[in-house]
Amino acid sequence: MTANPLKASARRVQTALAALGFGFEVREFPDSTRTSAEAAAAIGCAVGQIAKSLVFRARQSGRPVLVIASGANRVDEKKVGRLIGEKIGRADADFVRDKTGFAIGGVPPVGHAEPPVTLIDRDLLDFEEIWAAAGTPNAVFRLAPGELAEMTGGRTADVKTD
Ligand code: 5CA
Repeated sequence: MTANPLKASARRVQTALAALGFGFEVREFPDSTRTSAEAAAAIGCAVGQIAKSLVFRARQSGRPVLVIASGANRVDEKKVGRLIGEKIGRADADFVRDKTGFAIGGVPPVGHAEPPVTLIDRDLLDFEEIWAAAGTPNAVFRLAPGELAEMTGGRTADVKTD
């Protein structure tokens, strides 16, 4: 049996993961994994196990800020601002595509065009395994939460709204 070839954007993520020394398998689903809820339904996991990659823009420097949050949580922009020492604002779709190289709905935690400042939601550590987007609105890969910090160099923190 031959596996279906991955779409180009998903293949880029698979290649980026391999270059970082990770053997995770990018998987494409027939159903949408565009949102955390859809991804959880397609995979058959809890929404909290979806590691969503949210991109913000640092107000002063303009640098991209990546918050990898549990799909069950909302990100508190004030907390993130305090953690990185700079206020942030929501990124628009063009900023996301420009800085990450991927479209909203498929933004992966690694393999971005411009390396972002990265924060990881500590609630993700409650799970044995989590799933992250892999370049397209149908592609994800499974990993252990501790591996997120390792692969991104990001700091794990409390980033959610109370
Ligand atoms: N593939 C899924 C599960 S990993 C995924 O990427 N989910 S996500 O939550 O990380 O990506 C969607 C996120 O993009 C939303 O949570 C939202 O924060 C953001 N988003 C959606 N639409 C827009 C938009 N128009 N402008 C900026 N951000 C948006």
